[in-house]
Amino acid sequence: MQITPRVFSGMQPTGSLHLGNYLGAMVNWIELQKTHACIYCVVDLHAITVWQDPDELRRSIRQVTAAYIAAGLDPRKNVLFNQSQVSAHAELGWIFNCVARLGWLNRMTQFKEKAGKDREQASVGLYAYPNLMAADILAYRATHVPVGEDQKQHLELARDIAQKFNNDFKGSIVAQGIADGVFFPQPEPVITGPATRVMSLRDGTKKMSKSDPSDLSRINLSDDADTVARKVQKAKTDTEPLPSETAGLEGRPEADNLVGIYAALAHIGKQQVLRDHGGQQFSQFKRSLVEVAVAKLGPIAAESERLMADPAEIDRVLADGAERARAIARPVMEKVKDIVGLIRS
Ligand code: AQP
Repeated sequence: MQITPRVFSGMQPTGSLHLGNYLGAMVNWIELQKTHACIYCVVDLHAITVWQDPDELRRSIRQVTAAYIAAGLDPRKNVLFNQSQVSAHAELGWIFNCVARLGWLNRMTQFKEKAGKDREQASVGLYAYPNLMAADILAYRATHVPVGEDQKQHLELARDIAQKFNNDFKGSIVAQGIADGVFFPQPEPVITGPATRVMSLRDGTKKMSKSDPSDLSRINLSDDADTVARKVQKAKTDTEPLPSETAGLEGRPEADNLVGIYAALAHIGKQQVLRDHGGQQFSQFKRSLVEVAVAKLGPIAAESERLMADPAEIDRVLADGAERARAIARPVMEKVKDIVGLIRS
C-alpha cells in the first residue's frame, strides 16, 4: 500500500462559517483542489463534543456543505461529505484513543480554552477530540492538512500518533508486506496565507470564532451586504489613523486585524494596504474594507442561500461523497485491523 499525496481537512457544523474559517483554511482548500486529490469533510462528530440542538445541527451540516460549494469547492472533483456517514472515523478514533497518551492530551491548549474553569463537566469527547481528528486525517492516509494557525498543536499530535502507531506495530506492519514499516504518513500542516489567524472584530486579541456569543465579533459567510457593513463599522479600533508601515501596527491588534483582513480579501500584502490607506482615519478605511468584503463574500452568501433552498440535493451530494470516502477508507481500515490483530470477516 503506497502512500500517495492526498489532502484532508474539515470544519465543524457548530454554526455558520465565518471569515476566519474562510481566510484561514478554505482559501487554501480552493487552491489545493487544482493540484491534489482532496477530501473535505463536515466534521459533525466533532461538533457534538459540546451539546448541539439536533434540528440546528442538521441545518448547520447542510449550511456548511452549501458554504463549501458556494465558496468554490467542486463536489465532483473533491470528496465532500459529513464525517458521521463514514464509520472509519469513529473506528480509527477508538484505536487512536488506545495509542495516544494521556500526557499528550493534557497539553492541548484548545481543550483548556473550550472546557474553561469547569473542566470536570466537559465531555470525554471534547478531551479526546484531537485523537478523532488524527483519525479523520489518517483514515485516508492523507499527507497534507490545510488548517488555520489554531490547529497547529492538534496536527502535531496527529503526527505523534502516526509515528507511535508505526513504532508500536512495526513488526506487524512489516509482516503485512510493508517493508519499510511505515503504514501511516506524517501529515504535513499547510498553514499559509496572509490570514492564518483572523481575530474577533470586538477584541483583536481573541480568535474570531463561531462560538463567540457576540455575532458582531465575526463576519459570517451567510451575512448579507448590510450586515457585513454594520459589523465592519462597529468593529473595535483605536483612535490613531492607520500607519504607513507595517511596523506601525505593532501593539495595535485591532488595526492589524482589519489591515490583515483587507490584505487577504484583496490578495495584496499588508504593506500595500498601508501604502494605499496609510494616514486614513478608520471611518474611511472601513468603507473601503466593506467594499472588498462585500465584493468577495456577497456571491458566496447568495449562492449558499440558493443551495440551501434544496436540502435534498445537499443530502445527495453528501451521500455521494460519503460513498467515495468509504471506498478510500475501507482498505486502510482493513489493514489497520490486520496490523493491530483484530479478526475481521
Ligand atoms: N479565526 C480564525 N482564523 C483563521 N483560521 C481559523 N479557523 C477557525 N477559526 C479561525 C480554521 O477554520 C477551520 C475550521 O475550524 P473548525 O470549524 O473546525 O473549528 P474551530 O477552529 O474551533 O473554529 P471556530 O470558529 O472557533 O469554531 P467553534 O467556535 O465551534 O470552536 C480550521 O482549519 C481552523 O484552523
